[in-house]
Amino acid sequence: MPTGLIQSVSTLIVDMPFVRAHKLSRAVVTHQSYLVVQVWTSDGVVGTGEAVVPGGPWWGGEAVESMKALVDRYLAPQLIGLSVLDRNAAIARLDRVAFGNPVAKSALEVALWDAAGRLLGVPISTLLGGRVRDEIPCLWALGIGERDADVAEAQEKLEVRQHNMFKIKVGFAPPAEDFKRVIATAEAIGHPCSIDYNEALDASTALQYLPRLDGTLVEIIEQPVARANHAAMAAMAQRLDNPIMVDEGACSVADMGEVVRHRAADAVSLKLSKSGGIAKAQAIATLAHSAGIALYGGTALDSSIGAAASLQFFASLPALRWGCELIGPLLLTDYLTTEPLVYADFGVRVPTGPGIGLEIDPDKLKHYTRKD
Ligand code: MUC
Ligand code: MG
Repeated sequence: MPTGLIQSVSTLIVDMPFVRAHKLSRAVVTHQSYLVVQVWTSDGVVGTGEAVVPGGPWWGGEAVESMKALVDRYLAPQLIGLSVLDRNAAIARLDRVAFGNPVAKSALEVALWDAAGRLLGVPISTLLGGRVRDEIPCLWALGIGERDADVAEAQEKLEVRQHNMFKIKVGFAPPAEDFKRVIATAEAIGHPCSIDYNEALDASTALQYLPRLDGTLVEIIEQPVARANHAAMAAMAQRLDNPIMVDEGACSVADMGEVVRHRAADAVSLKLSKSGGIAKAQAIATLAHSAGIALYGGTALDSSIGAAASLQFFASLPALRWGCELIGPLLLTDYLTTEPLVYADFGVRVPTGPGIGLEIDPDKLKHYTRKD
């Protein structure tokens, strides 16, 4: 039996351009940065994970530069000498040495799962009890922010049979203007769309506008108000037929507990990064699912590394009512893996290799590494 003792941990900041600017409520993403973390073991096996916050620290407070310092100085030394198979002990050590910082911890945690899978010759989904699906419907996020351009992009995606579900990013214009735009965009596309406000509305504005979505092609409403405002989320979940999805408001098991207690959502967007990795995301999913809250495969605009890891996790979940939105690899101009993820027939395939399922491309990593 291999031991998988961790001998060293390396970190790199990678910057990669997007094919087009992606507009979120408080950020315009033209380049995405990743902290790529690798654990190197006594058996020669290397495990890789990435830390990503969409468009910078506005989303969750962590930034690639701060995460690199935290991992190098405080988190990585905790893992030296532990086996990659001792993930529970590793997580306990990380949580003891640093409060919070789930995104930084997620990179290390996923790297441990990846290394464990490679050591045992199985994909992470096998370590999670096996996959219940081999491909997952994949939504496309429309983030140009102008009706005609967003509609044209949706039509291209439909024509090449890559995506037939769309999420319209919203929250950067005055509410009345935003609101008109999303209804017109969904109607011109002719398919049900979701919208993601990224916390942009206050409760009274949300309650003024969102009930008017009834009967339109706008269905799921993601995180319209501030993450801590469970009462407003609950009021909307009760009053509106549209499913209310929590994202920023469910970063931890404790957050999810509050959402359940307040009945503050119909669905939850699961992400490895905001939750501190696979084990904690799984605990959030179990709590949500057992409370009747639908599971959704979210993204933090992960690269092909994070998207492959997420697919391993999403493939193991009991139900994924609306599929996933792992579109980071398509928004980026390049892959960090030797093979791309396969997007076809309106879904994305779960890769089958060991660990995250794909191999890391060291030349690509080197090429995109930030040179200070
Ligand atoms: C978010 O909040 O969901 C993921 C997809 C996208 O368009 O934005 C991100 C972040
Ligand atoms: Mg969101």
